[in-house]
Amino acid sequence: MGFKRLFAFPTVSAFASTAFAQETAQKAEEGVARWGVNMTQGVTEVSRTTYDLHMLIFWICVAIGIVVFGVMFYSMWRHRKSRGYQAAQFHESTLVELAWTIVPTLILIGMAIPATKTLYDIYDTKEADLDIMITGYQWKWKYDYLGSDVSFFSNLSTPHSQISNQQPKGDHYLLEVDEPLVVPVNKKIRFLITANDVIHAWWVPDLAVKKDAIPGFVNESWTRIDEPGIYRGQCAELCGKDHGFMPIVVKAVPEDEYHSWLNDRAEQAALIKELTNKTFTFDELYERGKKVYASTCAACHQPNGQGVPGTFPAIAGSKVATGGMEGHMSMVVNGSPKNPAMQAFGAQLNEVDLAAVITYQRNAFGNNMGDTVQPIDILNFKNK
Ligand code: HEC
Ligand SMILES: [Cu+2]
Repeated sequence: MGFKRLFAFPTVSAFASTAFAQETAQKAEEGVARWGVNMTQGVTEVSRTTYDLHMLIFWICVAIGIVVFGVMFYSMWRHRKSRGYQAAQFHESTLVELAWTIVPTLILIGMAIPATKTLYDIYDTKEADLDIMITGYQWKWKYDYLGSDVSFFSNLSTPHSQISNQQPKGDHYLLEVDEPLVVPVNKKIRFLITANDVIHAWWVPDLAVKKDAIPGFVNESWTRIDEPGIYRGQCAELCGKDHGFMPIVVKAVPEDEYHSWLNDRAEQAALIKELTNKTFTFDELYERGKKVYASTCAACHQPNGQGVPGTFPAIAGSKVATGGMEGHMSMVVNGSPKNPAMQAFGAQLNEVDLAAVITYQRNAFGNNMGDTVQPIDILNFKNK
């Protein structure tokens, strides 16, 4: 789309990756308050077109505002009562009525043409090189690379100590994840966006992609990123208690790097399948389970296993975690029959991670059960 970059405003966005924004962010660190007034220009053709459209409409509105308010204030001042002015009478003036119908119509058409072109671009998901399924969960994102075995969850990685102010906040506070969405540059990527529990929205300002993730629906969007880089976003739909804790990180890399990453991930997936048949030691399970617990369970059951009284039960001394193995497996694999907040993790975690986190819960926080459960037991339990 050809219309020019119109009187670009300086862009100050928490997410923008331009040199200007970085400089501004630096100033913010030096103590100048960070303030954002405009959209980011982003890093894709669509994001720049959207930005241009936004600026075009903005300046049209500014011009209309100046003319309308200018005439209004001038008339009020010039024809004020103290100067003895009588109101002019021009009822049923065909000329005036034609003018105030035709001029706004032309303005609206002038706005509708570029807006329609832009919308057409945004919705044109045809002929993608790559399809990625994005699923919103409370409170994380799942990415499936369609046509491959690669599929993973992307969890917030900001340490709890920063959130609770026990440590200074990092540079990407609440905008960092354990596993970013890795995509190749200069390829058309189609996103198929849905949700597993409640409505979420996948929003990455630099890509100008913001799409609702609705259970039972699959929405489409797309992007083609020009430059390698890391682009950050957030869930943009109030989706519950940890809505602000499910960020999005997109890592755009050159194509060959993308392919070697995808191969690595496919090998990892194959390895997990193999590991399911392995017998792990107590320590192996405990250490792995500790990590799984921190990334997947601690948001509700708390890092110290004490839960949130009245809302999320404690794991320390829990009847389930210190009771029979069958009941514990059922709670974690199938979720709670009473409370949907305790989800069925059987579909979200692999057998190795499930065995690890269950072993961990039975032996952490003073639970000391001394027993383990193996991945193969989980698999058998699932298949029962
Ligand atoms: C979104 C919040 C949430 C997350 C995340 C969560 N749980 Fe739960 N969990 C709950 C709730 C709520 C209950 C209470 C369920 C009930 O009353 O039946 C519960 C109960 C449990 C119990 C039984 C405790 C008891 O004594 O009643 C176990 C064991 C458990 N969860 C394990 C896990 C594991 C393992 C993970 C991580 C893989 C996890 N939970 C993640 C919310 C959560
Ligand atoms: Cu959400």
